[in-house]
Amino acid sequence: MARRSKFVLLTLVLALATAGCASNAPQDSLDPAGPFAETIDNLFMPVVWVAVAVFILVEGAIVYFVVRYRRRTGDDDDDMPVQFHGSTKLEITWTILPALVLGLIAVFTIPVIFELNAKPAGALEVDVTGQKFWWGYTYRGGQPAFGVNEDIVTANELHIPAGQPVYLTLTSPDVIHSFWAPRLNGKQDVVPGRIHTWSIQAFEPGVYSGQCAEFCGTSHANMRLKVVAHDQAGWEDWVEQMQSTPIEPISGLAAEGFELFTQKGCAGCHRVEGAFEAVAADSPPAPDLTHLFSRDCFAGCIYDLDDRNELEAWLRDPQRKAGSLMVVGEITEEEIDALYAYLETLE
Ligand code: HEC
Ligand SMILES: [Cu+2]
Repeated sequence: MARRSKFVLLTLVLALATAGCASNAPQDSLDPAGPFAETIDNLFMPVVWVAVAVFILVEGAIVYFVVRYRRRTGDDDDDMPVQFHGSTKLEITWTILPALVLGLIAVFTIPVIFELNAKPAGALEVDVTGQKFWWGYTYRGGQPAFGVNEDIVTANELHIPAGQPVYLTLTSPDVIHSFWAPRLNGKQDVVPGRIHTWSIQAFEPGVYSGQCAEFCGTSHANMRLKVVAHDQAGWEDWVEQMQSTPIEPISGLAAEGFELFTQKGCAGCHRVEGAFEAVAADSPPAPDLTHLFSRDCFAGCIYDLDDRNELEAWLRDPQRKAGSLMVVGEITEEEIDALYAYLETLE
């Protein structure tokens, strides 16, 4: 082998090996963290072993024949091996064998498909909307078992109680998205005009990241999400916080920001409970900001909310997220400070 191709081959192998060894892989679908993901994993692993067996048999036979019947020096060019094109026995064998293997896999797969699509008993229900380019969540009120009495509306971060099933109803107003939190369940496409359902559940409290898995436009790659699973006490605190109404600031910088929220047009797109409830009819769907600062991330979970610079940069230029549907006019640095002071009160 030439030196150059040896080098290329080595680099490829090394790249593959190192990429497969990520120590921090929060979206590892081979590391299930809940019963639905585990159900998939329990099906996936045996199928992998079947595939490995088929691979070894087929590749093994190829390698064997290549070596055993290779052309040797001194072989006579006219000495063709016996041809068996059109052998009925062989044709039937290699049609029936794979069909049997696939049939066997189907026997185990079909019940799992039904199991994953069934509505789990006693589940928390959440409506999920795929938007350009963020996820909106509405927890329907009237779910006293979970303390959810009034509707809770939030975005990007889906909070759930650990150890309990959560039943999602997913829709999209315009383009196709796909909801995917790999450690909690497989992908669920969200097609406009259709109503999809999907379940997730986490064994343990923790943060599980995910993302939109269907190309949906310019910022598709920036449409991430987080599922935050709480223990019982944490869940109750979160619900209580989400069902409170933020207090309107009456003085200082925050009060200025409150005024600017209307003057700068923010209120035309964003809802804040108790303060700005009527968005403009022609506004693009925008995240509910009532409890903005209860979240860790914003704008499709690509920016940290604890980093003040990120949010300020966002207000300065929402197009830093390519294709973002947030449009604002000129804003001065003083106005950004005031707006930030107001937004910070929305906990
Ligand atoms: C034309 C409608 C529109 C206007 C006006 C608007 N926004 Fe937005 N805003 C959006 C949209 C759409 C998003 C979601 C962008 C994304 O994630 O792709 C967003 C996202 C945000 C977010 C992040 C929320 C989250 O949880 O992801 C904040 C904070 C925000 N806007 C604040 C403001 C402020 C403050 C103003 C006024 C200066 C404003 N917006 C004006 C449409 C608007
Ligand atoms: Cu999407």
